[in-house]
Amino acid sequence: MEIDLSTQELVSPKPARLGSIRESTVCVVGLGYIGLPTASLLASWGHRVYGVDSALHVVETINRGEIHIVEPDLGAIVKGAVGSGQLTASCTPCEADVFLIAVPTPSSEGNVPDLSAVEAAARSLLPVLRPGNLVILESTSPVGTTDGLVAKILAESGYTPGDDLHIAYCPERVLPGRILTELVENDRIVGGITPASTEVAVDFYEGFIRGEVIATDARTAEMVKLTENSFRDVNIAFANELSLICDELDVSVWELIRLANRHPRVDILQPGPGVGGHCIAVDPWFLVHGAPKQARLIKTAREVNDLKPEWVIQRVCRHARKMRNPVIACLGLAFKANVDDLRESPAVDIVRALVAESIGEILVCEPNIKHHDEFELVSVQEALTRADLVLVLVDHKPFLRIRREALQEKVLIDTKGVFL
Ligand code: SAJ
Repeated sequence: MEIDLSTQELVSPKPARLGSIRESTVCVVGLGYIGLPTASLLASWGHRVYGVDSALHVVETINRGEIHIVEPDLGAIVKGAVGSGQLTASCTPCEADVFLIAVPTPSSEGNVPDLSAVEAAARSLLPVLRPGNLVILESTSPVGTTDGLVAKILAESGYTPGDDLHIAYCPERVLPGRILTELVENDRIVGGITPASTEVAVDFYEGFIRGEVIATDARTAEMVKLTENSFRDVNIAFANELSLICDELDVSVWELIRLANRHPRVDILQPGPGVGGHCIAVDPWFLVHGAPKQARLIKTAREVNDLKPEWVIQRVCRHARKMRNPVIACLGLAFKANVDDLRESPAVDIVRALVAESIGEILVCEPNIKHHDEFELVSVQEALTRADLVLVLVDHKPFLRIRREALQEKVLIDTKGVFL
């Protein structure tokens, strides 16, 4: 990890009301993949940090100096922050100078944004707010949430948003697996509900990140986040659609993309079994929901990516039905390469569907986890020795080391282009 917290310098003057940024107390609401790394980083940097989470087991784990999520280097930084007394966790917020909301914003039935956690977090601040407080929303949110929901709720405190209270939106942009590095190194977009709120929030972030902090308004900042993830989703959908076209026209999609990418202005992403994780497969719906008539391409891209797992399932079934009692080895369950995160993973959906189809014996290999409640896991070696059909679902490092000879005389369905 490249973070040298001890040598970091403050880069701008402090807002009068907050006092020294180094001395300000921070209350982080939501101690998940974004909140906990941010809270522990701020604590290591010298802030007194109060972490808040509604789940008691999360609070208890953190107060023991341990972590409930998997992320490189996070365990050490949390242990240090709790050990030094700079970070403590509880189930309810307390008074602080800065409040940072980092709670989940999933999609509910019909791909409608579910903002109940943001609403509850904002409400939980009402008893502890003081004039001069800075409240920042980091959760990925539909355009208008900071002003239309958060500021509205905080106004119930009797303090005036934008005057007594500074309120801003600043999207998180970190990549799982690189969170601590990217929290410090990435540029940040900060948009307040008023220019004064923006200024105070920019100053706060400039106190602990190395990337550039760029000021805008709250609506634009909200849309920047949705745009980034929609951009990636649309580009993956293009690659996934190419994989279907190539299958129809008998062309290797991997060679096609490699060659097309030799053009100086073409940079196609990689197809796969579908798009997983909590972000790329969810956030574009927030734009579609906000402007349904206009967001046609973004909606279609979502549909293209969502249909890819079904296409993979049909392909496997077609081959398996031609075989007698086939053994099918599924390589990978995680939502992407070299992580142990199985949440919203297309690979899990595919394996589950194949089991339900009863087309043969299904072997599951996921080297990044030891145990799975639903599927018995086998080693790479066992999967390859026993399989008649090998289905590659994730391009984990151990799979890249498999020799081609080990696949001879087996049917190979390689959704990630590992064996080109
Ligand atoms: N995927 C492909 N083909 C590709 C790239 C990715 O099929 O060429 C798939 C992956 O296998 C995975 C899904 O897309 O199933 C998403 O993976 P990812 O690595 O693209 O993104 P996430 O979900 O891990 O993180 C994204 C990042 N956003 C962008 O790169 C624009 C990250 O910076 C955000 O902070 C994060 O979403 C978030 O929290 O919103």
